[in-house]
Amino acid sequence: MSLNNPFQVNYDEIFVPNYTLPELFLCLDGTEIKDVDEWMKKRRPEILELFKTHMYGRLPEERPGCFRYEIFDTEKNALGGIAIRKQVKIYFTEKEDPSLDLLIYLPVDRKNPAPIFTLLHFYGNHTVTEEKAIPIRPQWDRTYNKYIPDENTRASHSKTIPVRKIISRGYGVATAYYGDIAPDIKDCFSHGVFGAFDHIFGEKRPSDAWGAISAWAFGLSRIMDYCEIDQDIDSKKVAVVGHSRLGKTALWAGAQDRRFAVVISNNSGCGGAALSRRKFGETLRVINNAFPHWFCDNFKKYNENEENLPFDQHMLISLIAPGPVYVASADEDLWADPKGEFLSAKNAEPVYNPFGLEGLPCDDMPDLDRPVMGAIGYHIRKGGHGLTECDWDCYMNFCDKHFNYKG
Ligand code: GTR
Repeated sequence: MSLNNPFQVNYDEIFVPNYTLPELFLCLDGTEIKDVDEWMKKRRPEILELFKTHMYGRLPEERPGCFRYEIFDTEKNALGGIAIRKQVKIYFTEKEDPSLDLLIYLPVDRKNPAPIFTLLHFYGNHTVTEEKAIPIRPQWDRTYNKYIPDENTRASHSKTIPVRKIISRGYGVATAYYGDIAPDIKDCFSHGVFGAFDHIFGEKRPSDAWGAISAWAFGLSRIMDYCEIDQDIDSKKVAVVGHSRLGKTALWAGAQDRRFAVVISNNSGCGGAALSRRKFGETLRVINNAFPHWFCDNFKKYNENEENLPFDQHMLISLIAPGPVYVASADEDLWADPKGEFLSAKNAEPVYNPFGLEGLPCDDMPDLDRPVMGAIGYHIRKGGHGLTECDWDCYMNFCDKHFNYKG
């Protein structure tokens, strides 16, 4: 096969290899899972372990560090009076560093604790809205690969999190900069939460030590810890969202931490929702070479060797069952393999059915901009890689449905 592009990446269905997905209900010891109880007690923990060992890596211990936080800003009249703003510093240890700044907006106009969307983002909290009270933190910047404090970038990424719209639908938002947890660089392992906890491993990082996606997912769980103590947030209605590499992170966070009531993956692609065995768009070789710090070292064994993975990404989604999960693609985002994302969502369905849930109520990929919503949701939007207002509309509709929420 000769591929006419610089990455030697396939964008043609004709070249997708024949593959067989590992079976959801067949345990490593050959026993077959027959009901929900066996799934939850035996197969689900087994699959979770496989993902830790071979892909995302495991934490140095079950729950490293402590949970400490400080609310450093509360504004009852934010965004022109429609929202309450809070800013909270969440510490990972007894020390000042590392810590993450959580930016929270909640609707003022509500009687009960608010359901919220929580997500990590790429550029610093000051880029989310125009509010001057959001400090520009000394931080690593992904665009320049160094720290550049810059007042000009205030509100520069407000489109990716349409806070006012979310508030008007009755939801809150809690968001943090992913670089506060660990910088997205190849030698991240002496920084952020890695710097704080990797000494627990001893001299050498094991081949299944956590990669950056696991570290960011760990940060999301600490945000969830905070949601559980904030009386203004309905901690039973927290939807975790993520775009692209942070979509991979949202899925991995939701697979491990069942407190997230809804899990949403936006254009997460390879290493997220897309099936690895299709080798369409970004492949394991390409992702492991470009981002060797995202996954554990063991994952590199599967470069050009996808068929020997003991799982595929439909099994990542199956770990979220019976919790609602939404996978979203964009038609021009071939790098992320939209069809592979759909097939992954669809192939997780057999785990939802025994819970009495309908899974993903369509047999084939739906038409453009025609979201399908069961316990599993899916849409393919027109356009390129990105988290857009159309995507957010679908996520809010999905949460309305599952939270039985009238807004
Ligand atoms: C790309 C990477 C993808 C995707 C994306 C992103 O360069 O190949 O896996 O995660 O970055 O995070 O924007």
